[in-house]
This record gives sequence, C-alpha cells and structure tokens, in this order.
Amino acid sequence: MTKLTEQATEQSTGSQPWWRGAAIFQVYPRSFMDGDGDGTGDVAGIRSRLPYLVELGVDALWISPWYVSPLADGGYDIADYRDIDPAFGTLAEAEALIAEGHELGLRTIVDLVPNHCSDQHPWFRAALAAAPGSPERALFHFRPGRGPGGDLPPNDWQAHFGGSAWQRTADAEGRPGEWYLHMFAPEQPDWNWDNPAVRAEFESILRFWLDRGVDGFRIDVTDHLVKEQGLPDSAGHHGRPDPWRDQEGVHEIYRSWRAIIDSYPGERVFVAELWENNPARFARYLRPDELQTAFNFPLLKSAWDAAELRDVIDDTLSSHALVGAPPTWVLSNHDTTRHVTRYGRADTTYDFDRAGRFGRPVDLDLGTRRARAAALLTFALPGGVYVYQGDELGLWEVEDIPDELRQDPTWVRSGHVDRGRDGCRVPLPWSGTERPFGFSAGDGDAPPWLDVQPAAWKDRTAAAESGAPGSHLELYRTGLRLRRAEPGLGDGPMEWQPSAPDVLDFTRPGGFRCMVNLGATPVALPGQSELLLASGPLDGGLLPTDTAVWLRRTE
Ligand code: TEU
Repeated sequence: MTKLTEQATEQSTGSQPWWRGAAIFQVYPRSFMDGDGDGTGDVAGIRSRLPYLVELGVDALWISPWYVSPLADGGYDIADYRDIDPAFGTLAEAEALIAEGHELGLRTIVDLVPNHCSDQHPWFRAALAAAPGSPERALFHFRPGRGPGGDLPPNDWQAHFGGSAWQRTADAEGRPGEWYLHMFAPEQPDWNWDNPAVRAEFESILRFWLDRGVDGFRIDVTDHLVKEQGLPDSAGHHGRPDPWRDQEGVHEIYRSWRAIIDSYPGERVFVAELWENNPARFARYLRPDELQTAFNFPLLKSAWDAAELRDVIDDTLSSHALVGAPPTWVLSNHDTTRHVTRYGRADTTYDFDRAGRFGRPVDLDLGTRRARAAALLTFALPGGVYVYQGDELGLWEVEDIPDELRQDPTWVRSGHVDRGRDGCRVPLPWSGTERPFGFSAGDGDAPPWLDVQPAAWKDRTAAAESGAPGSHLELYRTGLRLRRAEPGLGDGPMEWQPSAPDVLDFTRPGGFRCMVNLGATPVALPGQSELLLASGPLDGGLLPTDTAVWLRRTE
C-alpha cells in the first residue's frame, strides 16, 4: 500500500485522478463499529477498522453524517455542521481518523447535507423565536398558511417521508403562526438557498472540512437546494421540473463550490447524490465546472435481468459520456433494501414503496449467488464503484424488526405503512458466535442501538469469513485487489461481445473479459482464456446460472 503522498506524485506524472476509478466504501457510523461499548458505532470504531478497509482493497471511505444531531433522521438532521456528535466522538478524533487514513492510503469523503438542517440548529431555533418577516426566518422557507385562519399549508408539496411538506409553528402562548417547509421530516427544515447568508455559511463549512484534510464531499439530495420562485403548487406543473428540485439556480451553487474545492491541493472530489431519471438533466450536474462524480442509482433500481442491466449500463455510459464524467456503480446503500434480499425475491426490481415488498418470500441462497455475480459485474464496469458496509459480508435485509424498535422516521411518517430503512442499518457482525458479534469494544456492555442482528449472522462475521475459501468477504477482497492491479479496469472503455440474450459479456483493455450468466441454463465459456476469478463454482467449461467470471485472453 502506497501512502497518499507517493500516489499524488504518481498522479502528477500523468495518470487519471484517483476518483475516476475509485472503489469507495460507505460507512454508516452508527452501525459500523462501536469503539467504547455504549452500543452506538463511533469514530473510535471506524479508526479501529481502518486496517480492515485497507485489506478489503478500497481507495476511500465515505462517512454518512457524523455531526452533532438529534438523530431524527439517522444524522441527516444536523444541528452543528462543524462538530462531531458526542455519541460518535470528538472533532479531534475525526481529524485523527482522516490523518491515519492518509497514512494507510485511504481517503475520506464526508457527507454534506445542504438542503436542510435539524430543527435543533441554532439558526432555526432563532428563526422560530423571531417574528414573521425577520432576517432569522429568511434563512428558511416560512410562509403564512392558506385558507381561513391560515390553517392550510402554503402549497400542495408532499414530504418524501409522507404527509405535507409544511409544518405549522406556534408562538410561546401556543397561538398558531407561519408554516415552514421540510421536504423530509418536520425535524429537517429546508434552508432558503436564495439567501446569500446560507450560501456563505456553506462555503465556510466546505472550507472548514477541506482545511481538516477531507478528500471530498458526498452531497445529500443534490438537486433539491433551490426551489422554484414563488413556491408554486405541484399540481398542474406539467412539463417543467418539480418545483422543489432540479432548478436552474442550483448549478450556480455547484460551480462556486467547484472553484473552492479546486483551490485546495490534492485531487478532492464531490459525489452528487442524484435520484434523477432523465439522462440529460442528470449530466448537467457533472459538467466540467460542476461536480465531478455522481452516486448513480439506475443499476440499484434494475431487476436481475440481462436485457434491463444491459440497457442500464449503456444508458449510464452514454449519460456520463455527454460530459466526460466517470460512471459509478452502486448495488445498495443505507436507504435501500440490501441486494442479497432484493435479488432473492421473485420480483427483483427495486421498490420505491418498500411496503409492498416487505416480508415476501426471499431465497437467500439465490440472492447471495446473484449478489456475488453482481459484485464482479460492478467491479469490472468502467468508472468507480461503491461498497455499502456489510455488502462485503453478504449481509441481507433484516425484515423481522419488531415495530416498537423501528427508528426510521419513514415508519411513523407513512402512518406505519412503510417499514422504513432500519433493516439495512443493522449493526455489523465482526466476530464471535453470539450477538452482538463483536460490534462493541471498550468497557461498556450496552446492547447495540438497534439490537436485531439475526443469529445466523454468526456465519457472516468478518472474522468467520476472513481467510475462509469461497467466502463473500474473500471474493470482495480478491475482486477489489485484482481490480486495482488490472490496468484495463476502473476508468476507461468497455466493449460488448456478441452473446446469448441472457448473458452479459464485455471486454476491457488488456485482454480482460467479464461474463455474467443470468439465464436459466449454463453457457459455454470461451476458449483461449485464462480464468482470473469466478463468483461461484464452475461446471467444467460451462458458466452456470447466476454466476460471473473474469477471464483473460491467452492467444
Ligand atoms: O436520501 C435522499 C432521498 O431521496 C431518500 O429519501 C430516498 O428517496 C429514500 O431514502 C429511498 O428509500 C438522502 C439520504 O441518503 C437519506 O438517508 C436521508 O434520509 C435523506 O437524504 C434526507 O436527508
């Protein structure tokens, strides 16, 4: 492993920036590793596992929010953007983590949440205490209500977590007053990005973390910051972007951020979280003077179906090619059903309304086999790749969480219809045969904050899988190591090979070839090729169903 200083020297001699082909590991801090035994994952826990991430073979970690937060939305409700929540540790520990990562050749990307803050943020507390029309309220979107007595929300926008996107305020005597906008939970008021003070504050927050050595920012709901002037109803809004997202003005913000990040040494990067289906609209965020990369969802949303995956891959390549940005590939994250479970159901498409899918039969062996093949597929595709914590262990969604333990606000906000995202946020199993499987170290012995690990995870701990031939973890380690060593992988071209309709078959430079069989019957492997890696057992010269191989041409 080379230190980052040495890598920077190599890069300055002409190779591509690291982020064009990086493997990035997502840490959800609450559930990654608890270093002090209080049952909540923390910065000390992440630091203790940096060697694990080095051995896994990733280039960077992206850390979901670790800032001061009441955790009304798992940390995506920030009360202080410049400090670490005491439950997670201290700012000094965060700085130490960034520095230790660099020593080990690992970069750190932090999560920036600029669309909204926490209702406990001092600026929002001040806004609530101030009068309508005050400068304090102008930092957010406060409006009088409609209808008699202002009893109706100012417009018809719906919050993503359910219900109206507006919350009514009350004064000290309990008299109802203005409403404020929250596109997510009521505890997450939206900032008013038309206000120069908000822009200045976030530029300062960017510099705060850049000064502490972070290598980049993942930007939460990238397209939401600017709202359409006048906050019009969404009904009858046909033919234009939704009034709460993808407004022209958002691009100016990202151009100014890009100038800031480029003024710092090293190759620092933005990652845009973008749920945008229109390829041309999507690409606009990745123009050369805006954000360098996006966290890209189409593959995650695609069924386990060769034709659909081929289309998604082609569309992803062409939308990124419009602006010369590197594609990225994602199978799971902290908001979505773990893909071992998704691929183990009869219907493998992603379900936005997860309520409909919950509790349907899952064949975990099938899902695991497909997840292994999908890992080799994503590692072989052009561009960057994301690994969500636990993907590398083959963890599945925990669907049998007792209702009273559910923490995700979507559960309550949806009127107990959407069972939420807790099932992919269960504390990781590290070692041992008993729950909590080494999740907590240190003096404390508190149970995990979400104490629902399945007993069967005794076979899915990092310790159990480490060194075990054929384990999920060893497949990831070998795959990521080969990916790094293969000059044709990461950023660069790919070429589809003629194949049966249910087979994905493509080559990369240097004689590298990836084949994935999604059909019902085994297919013949090509001659004159050396086997580099297989996601599962091969059947002589045949590639079985739901299996992927990496090959190299030998002629
Ligand atoms: O998610 C953005 C987002 O659009 C999600 O609401 C997504 O559609 C949903 O979770 C799918 O199930 C980001 C964060 O990743 C998420 O954790 C936060 O809750 C949300 O923003 C608000 O900050």
